[in-house]
Amino acid sequence: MTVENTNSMMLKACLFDLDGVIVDTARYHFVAWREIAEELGFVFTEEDNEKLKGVSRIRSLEILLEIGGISLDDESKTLLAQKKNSLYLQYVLKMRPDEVLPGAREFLTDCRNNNLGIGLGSASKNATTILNLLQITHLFDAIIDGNKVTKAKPDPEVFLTGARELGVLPQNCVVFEDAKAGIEAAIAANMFSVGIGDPVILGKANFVTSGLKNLSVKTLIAKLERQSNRNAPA
Ligand code: B16
Ligand code: MG
Repeated sequence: MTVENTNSMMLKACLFDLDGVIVDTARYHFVAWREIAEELGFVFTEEDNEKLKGVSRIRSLEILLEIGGISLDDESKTLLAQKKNSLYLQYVLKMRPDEVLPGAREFLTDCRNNNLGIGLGSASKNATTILNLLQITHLFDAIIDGNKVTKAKPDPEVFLTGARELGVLPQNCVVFEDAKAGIEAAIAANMFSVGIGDPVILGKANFVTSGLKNLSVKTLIAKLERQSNRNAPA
């Protein structure tokens, strides 16, 4: 079964970003990067950390170094990125299933009950470890993470690969994202998008909500339908 909402869209699959949509790992990334900054001799703030959301590990390090005004060779960068990941994993490996963000497990189950394809589209190379610790791996039909793709969001590669693995067309997919670059990636992939977070930052999404707890497949379809009707020619 597929879920049809309007003549213009037949929903067949949902693609989920991980950090900020399914789980809040940003705080663990923050404390790990803060330790690296301390070691390099500068202060890294929570506001600085906002710039790293949805960004790959190595690009995150480059942004951190720009903030600290530090320039390093590639070998040192690789070693520091490895060190940050070891620090990050110390927190991640303690994660428990109740750290799934409110409503995420229920929404994934609702997608399953409606026979929608379910994919993960994350920049993280630790995605499978995190899904296993949260005990939600079985809810995904396809897992596309930082180990599988080479181009970072806003490039659409991660979501296009997800649609291909799920066997659906991009125009039949909805992406759930908390980062501006992720919404841009969804648009570049010709997919619908739901922003999770700040409407000012995620304004390009089809609609924005504070979290998956506010959504069911039924309300998602209704919202997309209302939007399609608004956009229809008079
Ligand atoms: P890792 P997402 C992203 O996850 C994080 O938002 C970002 O802060 C992190 O640098 C990136 O994953 C890479 O993570 O170091 O675990 O490979 O939002 O794309 O799910
Ligand atoms: Mg994210």
